Amino acid sequence: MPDYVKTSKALSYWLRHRPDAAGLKLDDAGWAEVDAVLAALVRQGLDGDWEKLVQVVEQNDKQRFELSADAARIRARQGHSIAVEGDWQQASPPDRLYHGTVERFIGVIFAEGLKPMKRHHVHLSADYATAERVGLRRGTPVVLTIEAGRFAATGQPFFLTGNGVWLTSHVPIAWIRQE
Ligand code: HQG
Repeated sequence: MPDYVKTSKALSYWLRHRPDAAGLKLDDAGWAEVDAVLAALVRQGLDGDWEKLVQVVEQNDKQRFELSADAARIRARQGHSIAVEGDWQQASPPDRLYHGTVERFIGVIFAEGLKPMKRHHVHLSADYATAERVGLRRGTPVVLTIEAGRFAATGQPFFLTGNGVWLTSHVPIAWIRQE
């Protein structure tokens, strides 16, 4: 595994799930001090160079991380299992959003709806191809169409992250279609 992937995996684990595992403290919005993160990377035997960290943030395939404007802090954009006060923008979704999953979850999804499982939100995307890639992580992808516009019209909040992922707390079966 290339070093930048190891660094990205370590950052995901620490900044989304277990800051304590690296001796990090996150503030309410999920930010950690960059200096503390660099020191933690060194302790892990990874590159603690600032330039390398910026490369990992900028070149990350899914833009998972962001630096604060003064570059003193870093956080995961989404995907947390620990409590962070997200500052995602509440927004009106397009009529349709997509969710990528696999066949073995379809029965239960059409029985109980989409649930956030271990994350804080259900993750949806505005384009079909992205949802297909998300499903592909687990096997042959099945892409579900979500009637997001109609669901939002019932008062359900939707949020848009800085990297274009749509989040919502759950999706009842009434708003899910399998084409
Ligand atoms: C499924 C990755 C049973 C759901 C990706 C999914 C994405 C249910 C899995 C982002 C269910 C949860 C999110 C229910 C949903 N019963 N299974 N009621 N409701 N599911 O990983 O959407 O690499 O938490 O279909 O690329 O797969 O982390 O969510 O298969 O962008 O940056 O339960 O995470 O990005 O899996 O992926 P996940 P997801 P990162």
